[in-house]
Amino acid sequence: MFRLLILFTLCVLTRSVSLADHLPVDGGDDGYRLWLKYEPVKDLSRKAHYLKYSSFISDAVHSEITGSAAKELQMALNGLVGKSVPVVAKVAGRRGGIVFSLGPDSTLMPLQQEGYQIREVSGNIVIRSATEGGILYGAFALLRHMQTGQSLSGVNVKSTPKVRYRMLNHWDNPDGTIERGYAGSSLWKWYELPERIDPRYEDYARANASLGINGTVLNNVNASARFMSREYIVKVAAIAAVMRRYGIRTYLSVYFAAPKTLGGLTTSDPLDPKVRAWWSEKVAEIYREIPDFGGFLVKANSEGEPGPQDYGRTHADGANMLAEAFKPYDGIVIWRAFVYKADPNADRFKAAYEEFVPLDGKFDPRVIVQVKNGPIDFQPREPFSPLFGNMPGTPLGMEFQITQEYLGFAAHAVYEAPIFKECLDADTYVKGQGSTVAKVIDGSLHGYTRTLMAGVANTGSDRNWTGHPLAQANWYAFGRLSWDHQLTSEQIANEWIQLTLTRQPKPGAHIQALMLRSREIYVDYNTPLGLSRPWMGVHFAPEPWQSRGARPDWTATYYHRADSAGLGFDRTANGSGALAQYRPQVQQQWNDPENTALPYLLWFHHVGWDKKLGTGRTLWDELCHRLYTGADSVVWMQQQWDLARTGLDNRIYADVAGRLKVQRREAIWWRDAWVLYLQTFSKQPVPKGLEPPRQTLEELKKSVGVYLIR
Ligand code: BDP
Repeated sequence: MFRLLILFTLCVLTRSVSLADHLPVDGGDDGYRLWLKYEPVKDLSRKAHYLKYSSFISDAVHSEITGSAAKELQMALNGLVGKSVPVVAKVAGRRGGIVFSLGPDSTLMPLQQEGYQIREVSGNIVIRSATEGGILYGAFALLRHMQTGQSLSGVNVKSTPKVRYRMLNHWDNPDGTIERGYAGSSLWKWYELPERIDPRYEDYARANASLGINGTVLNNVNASARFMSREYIVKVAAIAAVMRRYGIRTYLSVYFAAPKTLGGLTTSDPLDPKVRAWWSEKVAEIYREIPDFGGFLVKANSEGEPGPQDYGRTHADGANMLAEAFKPYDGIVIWRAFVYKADPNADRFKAAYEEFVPLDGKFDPRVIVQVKNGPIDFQPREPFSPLFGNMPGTPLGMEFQITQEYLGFAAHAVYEAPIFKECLDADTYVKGQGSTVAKVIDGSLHGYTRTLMAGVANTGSDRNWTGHPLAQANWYAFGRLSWDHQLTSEQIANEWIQLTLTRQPKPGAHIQALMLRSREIYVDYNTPLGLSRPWMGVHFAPEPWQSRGARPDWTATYYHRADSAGLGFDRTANGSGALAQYRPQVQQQWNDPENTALPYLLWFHHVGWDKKLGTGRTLWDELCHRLYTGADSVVWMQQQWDLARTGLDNRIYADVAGRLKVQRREAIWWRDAWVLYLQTFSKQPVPKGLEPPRQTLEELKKSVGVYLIR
């Protein structure tokens, strides 16, 4: 009941915050156009320069996808230089236009085929690619170039994606709700489909294509079997038709027990011939409606979802059965590794490794195993999953979470590129030094061509798509990194700010500073020094006293392990032994509490309250120090935002300024929750110079309800 109340009130919170977005208070920017704003170029000489290349768009290919590219360029040029530019079939010796040049080349690997080159040739801007999709990506890259004010003379930009399947995972349910969604309801209007096509589907596709995203899983991994019904396949096909025009393939999450619940079979055993035939026929039915269908995403034997283990079979048996059904088509099976059994003595950290490493090399080549970046669950800071360094015989895909489940929903500003980069750049040492996670998932380390990066979407029906205006940057950053994981967080932030918020350098620099520090600030007031805080709840505020749950690992106390001696989860050989799942060089980094980098300390060690850390402070003092610094730094974020005001649209300024106030209030509350609760174990005062919390722990706990009803 209490949980329901919290859920309800949180919905009210996110709805009421976002409702303001829909009111055109001052006719300002409502955020709908994302980073595709195409506002008039103010610099007159730059405008004249762009006009030189705006006489025509030549689309000799004339396909659905290049048609989308031409349409986008027309719309953009109309905005940028105020000209309606004709689309022509042939260049015919003309100059001063944008020319699509398709040069199919079957010797190229699939990835290279999607790449593009933009060059000035004989007075035209030529976008060249081996595929229509590549031309579309090139068109968007050209527009990025222009929107950031760069010159086109002698332009020569070349880019090839590093990962083949770049996709969003929507956790959207058929009833329009979104699991862990904080920006309104689902974009997909299932009731209206297939008859009515919401115009927003196309804008969604444009935004994704502009980043190079080429796949979308429409429904929640906690899947409803309904998506396999004829009724829904036809609805999905209508969305897929829109996505196709933007080079995006549509995928579905499947309910593993669908043969039984939907198909009326007596079993869903993956080795049963009838079950296999059911899936083969189902996949064939889907391809009849959606010829470019992408494949299935499967959550099996995880958090109560059915799976092959229900029949004594393995994850590989389940995945390979589905892969067999995809054999006649160009589709894949994405099998998630987010599993952890209800074993009270186990360390959840170790679970995925224990189930999956023995299956390495046993998956059909059409299967990609999708692994969350960390071993537990999308924490604000988590060590990389040990699976990345231990399954050389299986293509592993990355699952990042864009939606801010553990990052303050739509109320806190947290720029996620540094989270993604931290994991991608981590060294697994699987083939010696330099075996980064990025090289595992882009296939370069083990020689795979089926490679995948997925992001759990943060989009919803809110007018500005993501609730918090700055959360748009996380969608953007994910997309850009899925194309090129070598881009830096700074580059991506800079680009996004220029496209979306302001091209004025000073305000831009303040916003960039705010974004780049936001994640560390959040970690400081939320989970400093390697604390983590999942429990079965709404995952908004840390509530470290949560000790009751259906399973031990569905409580908060399970993770932080506070007691009178100290704090943290010992995962060394003296504790759960999870550290042994990493290569020796990685173990070395984290094995000894003296040498463990402080951000990871409590992930691997139970540390005494009075232990002196590298900073010269004791654990207790350092914790307090970080919690206070984090909460106070939100004030610094507010200042940065205010300093950027002159470069910002009023409406966006006000929206973010308001949300930062909420963030500040909550940061204090979260800080106090940890300090007061942990103090019951440390029995120590808040260090000198820091103002002790104004309320007691009991008062604070009581205020949870009030605090949620805003
Ligand atoms: C957790 C979420 C839960 C998801 C699950 C998953 O709390 O809602 O269903 O992960 O990824 O982060 O399957």
